[in-house]
Amino acid sequence: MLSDADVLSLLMGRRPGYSLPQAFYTDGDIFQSDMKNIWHSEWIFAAPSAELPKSGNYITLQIGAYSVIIVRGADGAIRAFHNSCRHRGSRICSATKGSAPKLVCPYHQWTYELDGKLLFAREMGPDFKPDEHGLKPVHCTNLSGMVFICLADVAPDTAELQTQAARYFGPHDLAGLKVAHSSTIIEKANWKLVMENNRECYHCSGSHPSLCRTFPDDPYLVGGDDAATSNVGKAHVERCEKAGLPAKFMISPSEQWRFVRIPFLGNAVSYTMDGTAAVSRRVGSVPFDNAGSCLFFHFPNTWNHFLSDQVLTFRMLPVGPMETEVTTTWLVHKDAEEGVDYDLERLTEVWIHTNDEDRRIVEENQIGINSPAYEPGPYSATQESGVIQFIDWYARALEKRLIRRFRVAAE
Ligand code: 3BY
Ligand code: FES
Ligand code: FE
Repeated sequence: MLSDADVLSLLMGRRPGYSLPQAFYTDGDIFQSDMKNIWHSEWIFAAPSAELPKSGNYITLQIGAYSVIIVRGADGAIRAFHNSCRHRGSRICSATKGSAPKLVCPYHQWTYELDGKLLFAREMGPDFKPDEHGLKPVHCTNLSGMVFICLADVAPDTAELQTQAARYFGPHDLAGLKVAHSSTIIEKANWKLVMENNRECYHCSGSHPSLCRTFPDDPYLVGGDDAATSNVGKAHVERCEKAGLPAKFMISPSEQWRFVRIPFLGNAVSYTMDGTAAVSRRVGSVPFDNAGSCLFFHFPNTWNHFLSDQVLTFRMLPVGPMETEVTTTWLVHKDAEEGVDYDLERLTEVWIHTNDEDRRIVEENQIGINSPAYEPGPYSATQESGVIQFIDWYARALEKRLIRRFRVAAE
């Protein structure tokens, strides 16, 4: 059994610029430490708000031992609650999504309002106080159409993130779009391998024939500053900014989140096999088709693509030390009609292929790391700067929380 001190000493012993020691990708105790110090402490992307267009629409998700329900209330607000009944604890909603006028526990039918208030509990006696038995709330914030939750007692501040999300997402009208499709896959790999793989395109030319038709794998397109950005990248940002479309590279001081708008290859405007638009209606107020893709990541669990004709959100959730769930959601203009304005297969095929290719890559990565012969290897500073950045963020976040725990324990 690894203690917090063991995890911290393993973390301090890592070699910066190298992949992590084996235990970080395989060990059950480190997985539990990740759950506690990262997943139950940070803001976690749950769903696009368009998944819950009407009052009573809900989704549930599992983050480690916590089951959470997210529901749109009669007042239109989206709230999150622990999915555990205040009677004897039963899970209230077992489906991953649904719609209900009230939240009714299936065990003894305690009935809750969509805002968590307990409305009805049969024969509980005269002393029973319904208002002391409402559903326990979970921090929930709607980032201009992306719903995040946080399981910590005190959630990290999101003021700057809110401001920037409003700027970058605004022209895409994320909150007003509709879900055209969503897919959930299981990848048999540690969650950090899934994120590491996403943060580089070193693997793209060897693995993503469909994506590479439109997505440029040039690492200099996304430079942190002008000197590190290619002329093509700079020209695209300038053109978009001039048209009022926020595009400049912007990263938070802790490097937990970043926005940047990058161009597609050649004349491509979307992630389709031939590069033409997948949807005939543009989203929001995007001024032209070839706006490229606005990329937004937020550690630990989401990366996203905002295009002129669609928005793609990606949500990753850890299932076990070597198992991760990835949900992709395709959003289009709310009036776009399937079969008329878009063909579902054309809309989704590139990323369905790409996700499956990435699944295979990270599963092979996991199997190789499981070998006693594995030793941490060097990241390419050019090609894998995004991976270094993710791993450094992870190490800082974990270290900060482990040290805080020691302080609290010592007091
Ligand atoms: O989905 C993404 O954002 C990343 C960027 C590079 C590789 N992968 C396609
Ligand atoms: Fe929910 Fe009894 S456990 S009503
Ligand atoms: Fe990939």
